[in-house]
Amino acid sequence: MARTRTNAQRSIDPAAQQMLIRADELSLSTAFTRAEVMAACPIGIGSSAGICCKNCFMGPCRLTKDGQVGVCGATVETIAARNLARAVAAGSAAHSDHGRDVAFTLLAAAEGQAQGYEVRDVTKLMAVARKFGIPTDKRAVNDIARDVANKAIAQFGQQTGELIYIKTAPKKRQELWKKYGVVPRGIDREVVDVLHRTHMGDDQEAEHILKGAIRCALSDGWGGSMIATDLSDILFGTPSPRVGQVNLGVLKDDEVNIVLHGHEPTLSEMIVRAAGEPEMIQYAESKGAKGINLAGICCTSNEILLRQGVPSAGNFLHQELALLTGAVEAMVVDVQCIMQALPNLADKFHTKFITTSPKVKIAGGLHMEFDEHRALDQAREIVKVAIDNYPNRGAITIPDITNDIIPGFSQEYINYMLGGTYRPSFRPLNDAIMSGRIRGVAADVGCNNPRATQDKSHEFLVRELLKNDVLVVQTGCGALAAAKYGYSVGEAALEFAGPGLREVCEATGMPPVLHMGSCVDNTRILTVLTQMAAEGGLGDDISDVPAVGLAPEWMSEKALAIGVYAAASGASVIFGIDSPVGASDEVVRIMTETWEKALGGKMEFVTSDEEMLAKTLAHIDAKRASLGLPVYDAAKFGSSGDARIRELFARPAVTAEALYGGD
Ligand code: NFS
Repeated sequence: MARTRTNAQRSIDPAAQQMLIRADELSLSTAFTRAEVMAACPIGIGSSAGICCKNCFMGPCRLTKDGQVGVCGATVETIAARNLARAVAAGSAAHSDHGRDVAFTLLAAAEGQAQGYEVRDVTKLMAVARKFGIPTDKRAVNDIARDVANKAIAQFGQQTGELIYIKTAPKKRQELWKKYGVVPRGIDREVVDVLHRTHMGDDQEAEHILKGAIRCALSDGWGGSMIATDLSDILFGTPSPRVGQVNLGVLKDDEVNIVLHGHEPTLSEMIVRAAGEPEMIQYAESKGAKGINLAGICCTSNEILLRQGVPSAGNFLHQELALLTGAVEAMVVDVQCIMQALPNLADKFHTKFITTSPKVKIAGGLHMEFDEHRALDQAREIVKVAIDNYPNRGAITIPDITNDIIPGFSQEYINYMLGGTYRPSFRPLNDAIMSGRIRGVAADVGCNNPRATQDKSHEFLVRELLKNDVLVVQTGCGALAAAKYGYSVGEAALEFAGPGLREVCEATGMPPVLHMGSCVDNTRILTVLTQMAAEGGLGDDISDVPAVGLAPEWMSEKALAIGVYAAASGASVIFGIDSPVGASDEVVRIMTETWEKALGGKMEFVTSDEEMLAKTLAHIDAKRASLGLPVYDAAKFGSSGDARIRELFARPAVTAEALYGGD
């Protein structure tokens, strides 16, 4: 196998590096090594090598020279816009379908048909019912839940009008969307619309094609994904902070390890419950194990980490590494981001690889199809398969590396955290930004990509942003990345934050990096930005707030959908790796200049970490300037007593006397 990178160039994570040595010892391939052997097709990467259209069978057409067109006459502009739009449609479909499945589970729960599920967060149910215009007065919880679920389900098939959540966006934003003609009518309709308009012989004007992509992405961000977030909160509880752990060291050498991988919280929540049942634990003990240990990967991990405190074995590129430990009795997957290499790799160990979604079967996996009507029984069966497999365990190698994380910063919690129970408010956050204590906000989200060094860009950006007094909010694999390097706990403020941000963190006790959930929970960031705009002092639209969205290690179509809806919502969005539209200067111009003029947000692809950072800070400072806020000046802050606290804590023992004086 041609090795072109050292393990340190493959991942900055020491746990990953250990497992990559193990993979070499066992002569097993991983995405890290396959990315080196598999030279990426140069067509469609960046600006230099042209672009390819596969939308009909007169081609595929490779356009590599200036002025070249496809067999049908399609230009580079049309092809670049069409390819991006199709990726956005696929990403929106995946995220939104997740929302649909949660809605059907809520419906079944409300009708008493979903074993193990019930409405856990009545307050959230009431809030969503109000948003949906569903009466709540003197009605039974399950009646309201049924109406909410049905209304959510109807959003997918709606043909005309606009999605319900659109009216929760800032007024100005709604106007801009109307004016630009991108208000989503129904979730499924917008996905179909993009697939139709990008079929051979349809829409052939780049900006118009991209309008379709925007409308589709908005149907995800202010539709399907928002339904996923809200209805998951109703069913499983709205997150609030708790302590968790991240990295491969969460696997146990003397317990049955079950790794839950994918995206949906539905089955995994039941597995958490089944694995905690005394009979199950006794059964595990009867097989020689000390207990049952659950761990997550990818966004299923985020879902059960922030609600149940189930530790995370890591982010996207850890899925194979977890199997390489030899300590996983079962890996249970649902949907999305599941590498096809997994069942083969599981075969090299005793690990059972179990697929559960009616949508996802993988050759070589054991398929135990999920049915929400008997989910708890199914979860018990799955846990039993894992326990029965424990005696088959061979040699194991678990890196002794974990880090603490405080996940669970939902918009509701941030509101409460800053304002208190009786006056929940974003006022303190807005004030901190207005004074310059917090320079601005950056969302660092999205995937890992084996073409780059795992976690390197996430870690760099989070570290540098904190140093520059930028509050970081996170979701998805980016959130798990930062946690691995110690950024997602309260103490991180003392060590990594600039003087102003540190003062705010000290006052509230919050970490300088807020873990807000899984990728569908990027909608929480939309809600927070909307509330910040509504609070006053930071303009009256999302595009006024000094905020930037970053996906430095993106790889999935879902990430593109998120990027497009964030830009269309008014955010400045920066993606790393490379550009899927770089072949067309015109498409690049539309996604930056045209979108910025029409919608106040833009989406760009930048390959260097330093440039991403510089652009982020420049954007934040420019927004501060247009709001008339004071120029960011770190020297103004940091003298509010925190230096003394640090000094005192550095001593062997802190006494009241030392802190408050002798009298
Ligand atoms: Ni988002 Fe989450 Fe991770 Fe990327 Fe995949 S798990 S939905 S797509 S890789 S962040």
